Amino acid sequence: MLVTRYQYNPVLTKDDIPYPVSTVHNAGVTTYNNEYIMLFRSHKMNGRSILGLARSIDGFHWKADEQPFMEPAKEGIFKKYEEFGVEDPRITFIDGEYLITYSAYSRHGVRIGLAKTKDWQQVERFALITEADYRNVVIFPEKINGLYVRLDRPHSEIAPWSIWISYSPDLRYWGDAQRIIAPAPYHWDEMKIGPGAPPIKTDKGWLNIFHGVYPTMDGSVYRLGVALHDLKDPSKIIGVGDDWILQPEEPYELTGYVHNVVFTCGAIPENDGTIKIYWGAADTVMCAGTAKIDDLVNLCLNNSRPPL
Ligand code: BMA
Repeated sequence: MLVTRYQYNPVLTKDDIPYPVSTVHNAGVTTYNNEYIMLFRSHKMNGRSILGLARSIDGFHWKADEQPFMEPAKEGIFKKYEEFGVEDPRITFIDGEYLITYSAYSRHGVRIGLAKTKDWQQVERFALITEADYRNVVIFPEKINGLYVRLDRPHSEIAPWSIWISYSPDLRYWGDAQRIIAPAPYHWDEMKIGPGAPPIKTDKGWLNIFHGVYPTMDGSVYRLGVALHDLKDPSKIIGVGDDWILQPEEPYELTGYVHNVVFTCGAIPENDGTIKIYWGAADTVMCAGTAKIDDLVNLCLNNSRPPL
């Protein structure tokens, strides 16, 4: 097994949150000073999502802050595009600040907001960095060839929903987009794929943990897979693991608000060659697990399917 579940999963549920929410899921994660930080999505009782913060010393035992961290904006351009909620945050630490990319839902569709924080107290919205019909934006933790780099997943009625790459000099204006990984027909990810955790640097390439969706007679199944991107040119795919690395198997993954879902927005590399990986289970609770980075890299190198 490539991912070992933490034995006391789930690690965070609605019962741990000091304000009323009906779910805790799809959290971005990072570290700050001596703490792990988890920025989780919660449905409020009106069905719309907000982002809450939890902190941990060991990455497994979490305590939520008293108040939500981000709710739909009350003013400016962000108010217009967040009125239906904020969802599925990813966190990247770069140039001394934390970048938070999140889905902003409104009557105009779903687009991606970029907010920044330095201290996990104050947060400042920076820009809306896509037009409508984009989700799952992850930003690389380093500039490459002088540019910020991101992966994302536009919606498409024409091509299967795929992973794209694009670049920016300033985090605001993005371009030179290319489609780099597509769903594979009659495969566990055949319906759609999307970036999950912000890419992790390894000596063999950038490790991209993504989600893939398979349609069944009983609804969609969300699983996780891995791809490896060239360190100097991440639009080049070294390999895409043919097998999934995690699928819904435990009761809290098989049943819940949306059954058969494991969905990641973040993983944290540790000094011992492992990662801690976090996933929302059944859109209801947060789970944690560990994996060896070499095992995930080797899957991409030794058992790869074509990226496109
Ligand atoms: C996707 C997103 C995720 C969610 C998943 C499973 O389309 O909405 O936020 O976890 O579906 O419901």
